[in-house]
Amino acid sequence: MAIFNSISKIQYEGAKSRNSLAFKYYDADRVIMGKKMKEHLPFAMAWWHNLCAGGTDMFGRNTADKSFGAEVGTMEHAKAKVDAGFEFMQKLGIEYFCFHDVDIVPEAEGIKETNRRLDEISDYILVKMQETGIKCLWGTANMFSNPRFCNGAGSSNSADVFAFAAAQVKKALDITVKLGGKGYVFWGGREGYETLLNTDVKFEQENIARLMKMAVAYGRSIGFTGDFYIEPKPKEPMKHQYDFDAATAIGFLRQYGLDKDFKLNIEANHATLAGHTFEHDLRISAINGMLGSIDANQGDYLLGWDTDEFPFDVYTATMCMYEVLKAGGLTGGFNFDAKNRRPSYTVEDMFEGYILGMDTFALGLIKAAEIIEDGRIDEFIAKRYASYRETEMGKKIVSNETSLEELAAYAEKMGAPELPGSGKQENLQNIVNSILFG
Ligand code: XLS
Ligand code: CA
Ligand code: CA
Repeated sequence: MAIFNSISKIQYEGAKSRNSLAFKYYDADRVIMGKKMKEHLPFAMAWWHNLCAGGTDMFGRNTADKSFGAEVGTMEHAKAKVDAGFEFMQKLGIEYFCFHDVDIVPEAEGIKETNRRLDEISDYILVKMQETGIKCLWGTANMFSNPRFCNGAGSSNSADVFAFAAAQVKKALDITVKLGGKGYVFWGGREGYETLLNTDVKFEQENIARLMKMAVAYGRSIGFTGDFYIEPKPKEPMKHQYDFDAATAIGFLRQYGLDKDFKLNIEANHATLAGHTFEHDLRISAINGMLGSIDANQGDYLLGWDTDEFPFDVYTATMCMYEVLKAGGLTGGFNFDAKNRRPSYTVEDMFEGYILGMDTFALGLIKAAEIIEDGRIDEFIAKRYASYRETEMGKKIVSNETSLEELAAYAEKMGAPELPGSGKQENLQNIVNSILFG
């Protein structure tokens, strides 16, 4: 049964189109730098925002109706969400989805019944996947909403809560593998603390690593060949979150020997909450071989929290796609972990949010490719470090063939170096603007 009857398949109509239910830039088969747009941009629908969240905030209840004709909290509703989700993805040409365990079924009193429901719904999802060719990008377990996780999951002070979290991870991995998911995410929303007065930070971090190691061992034992991901976020809901940013998560993964099985899922809004640009966290991940997947959204610089907006900032999307192209693409994809603003509560708004996000990233891809093909930025960066390639002492430094003593003698002879050369930031920003708007 169709749910979005008023909406037909979203087509590419070009930048001049005034049709709000058409793509202006996302042209799935257009080839950019030798690859189709849809291959550069494996977009995914986030089950939780799109099919579950109705706009509730701290001050008010839902504005959007996400019942899809069924009674909320029942398995009929869970199935209606599957129907709605697949129709939605098909109409937008989105080929992947991401889910938490509790997004796809209502949680029961005990885990045994929740797991039975997960088996039932995943059978239903699997049939839809086979019918449509739509795939699973990643799965995860929600270990932050239920009150039992108020002190974290892997980092909980309670061994029973740890055990329950482990059971959820096990089942979420089963379902992810059953649905052929490419990745499995750990977002440690409550893996952190409020005050050191009640917290053993070292112990908590060791326990998180224990949970992750068990997940890797179990996942590999049931044939999961994809990547595990940590999704860094510095704060919210906790004051201090252990996976603060890409650099912190990479250090953690290396410390506990998890770096071969894990990569990072970088969310734009989380990077900016950590005081970085989105592209900074992408670069840090990429240079460490850990850029896995992206949660494509954006925050609001005037608000200090995680607003999960649909991305519309073309400049940032361009910088993101520049990083992704330079890194040779993603093994994961672009999950729209984004929601409509609360006053945007209609079905059209749901589609227009995704159209906005997909067009923004398509435009970012087009412009990033132009920056790379233009070559001036790359050329400038290469020139900026030329002294390490072109001078004797520079070559010795990078080949590790010198010492402090030799460098000190060299400096003494030199007296003082010239200034290092202009960084030409404004010049480079002009180049980017001329490519974006020229
Ligand atoms: C919340 C996170 C969450 C993860 C998945 O801020 O973005 O939605 O992506 O648990
Ligand atoms: Ca996210
Ligand atoms: Ca977020």
